[in-house]
Parts: sequence; C-alpha cells; structure tokens
Amino acid sequence: MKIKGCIFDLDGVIVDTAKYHYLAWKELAEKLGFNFSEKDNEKLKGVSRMHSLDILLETGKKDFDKKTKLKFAENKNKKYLEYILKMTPEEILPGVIDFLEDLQNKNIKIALGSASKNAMTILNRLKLKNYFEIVIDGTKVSKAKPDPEVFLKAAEELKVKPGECIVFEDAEAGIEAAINGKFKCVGIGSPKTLSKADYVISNFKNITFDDIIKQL
Ligand code: B16
Ligand code: MG
Repeated sequence: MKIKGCIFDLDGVIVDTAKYHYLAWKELAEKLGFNFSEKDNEKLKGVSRMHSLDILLETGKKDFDKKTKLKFAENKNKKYLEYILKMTPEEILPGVIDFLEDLQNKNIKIALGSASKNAMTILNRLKLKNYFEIVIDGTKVSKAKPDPEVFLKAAEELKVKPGECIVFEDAEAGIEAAINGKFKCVGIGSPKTLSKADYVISNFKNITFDDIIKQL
C-alpha cells in the first residue's frame, strides 16, 4: 500500500527531552528522600505525566493522596519547563530536519503524535511547528500509549488510513500503540528493545523516505 503520511513521536524521535524530564523527576525524588537513577528513568519514556509519577513513587516505595500527587506533578512540570524554555534548534536530533524536508518534497503528510502536554511549547522553541500539519499531543487524548488513540486521531486529521501511515517511535509503549492501531512502525533506537517495530534505525542521519519504504 502507498504511504501517504508520517506521524512522529516527539521525545526520543525529534528531540531528547528525556534528559530534562529526568532532571526534574530526580529533583522530586531527592526531595522525597530517595535516589532516582537514569536507568529508572528509562521506564518513564513515552509514559504520561501522572503515570510517570506513579512509577517514580513506586521506585521510592512511597504513596501519597491524589491532591498531593497533583501538586508534585505540577511542581515537576514547572521545573521541566525551566529547562524546555532554554532549548534551542541545535538540540533537534541528527537528520530530523533533512528527513522532514524530504517528506515535504514528496508530498507526504506530516503529523506529531506525542504524550506530552508541552509538545507545542517544544515545537515552537525548536522552530519546527511549520513542518507539522497536525499536532496531537497530551492535551488532546484521554488514553495513554499503548492505546492507539493519539496516532488514530493524527491519521484521521491527516485524512489518511492507518495502513497508509508510518509511525516513528522510540518507546516500547509507542511501538505497541502503533501496532494496536494497525500502522506501519519504525523504531528509533536499539533493535533489541524495539524488536516489535517493522524496522529500526538508530537515528535519521543520512536516512531518506525511500530508504525506509524499501524496508517495510
Ligand atoms: P509532559 P513523547 C512523553 O513524550 C515522554 O517520553 C514522557 O517521558 C513524558 O512523561 C510524557 O511525554 C508526558 O510529558 O509531562 O510534558 O506532558 O515520547 O510521547 O513525545
Ligand atoms: Mg518518545
């Protein structure tokens, strides 16, 4: 089937915001008296903000009522935004802009499908907003990945069928979401962890749309 659209996850695909999420979560963990390692942080990739907090609290064997948890998440986000607002377009991951331009030249529709409620702020900081015809982010979905809602909404708004779309994802939950929605799926990262994807690349450096198509 002909591919007519591409849907990109944000963190880990377009830019590495995981390092800023990590710094902000780590600060909360330290305030609560436990250590949160970079390895622990891997479990938060692609996961929604409140679910990330639950995983973090589980790591530290802590439990709090809902109101306190909302306050923690709000404070973490304030800290995260401080980092995000200092980001520059130099932080866009290698090859991403060339790949987006290749898609534009080939009239392939482009959407963002991210769990982040800060996706618009990040796209604007990176001066990338104009590449994306459609942006579906954490403010527009009610079900988190591996539910396919975020990608299904993106495909619907792009007016393409899931089978005509490639999802680019770095997180296992995101790959599962793409599979659940019956999309073609390309993993960004290690073939070991992303073995369920149709094809895996380490990044977009020197990769063209035709290179991807040949592998699907
Ligand atoms: P926010 P993605 C995800 O982005 C991150 O990978 C994940 O670590 C984060 O918890 C989630 O966004 C929510 O982010 O707190 O900004 O709403 O990979 O789906 O682009
Ligand atoms: Mg991601």
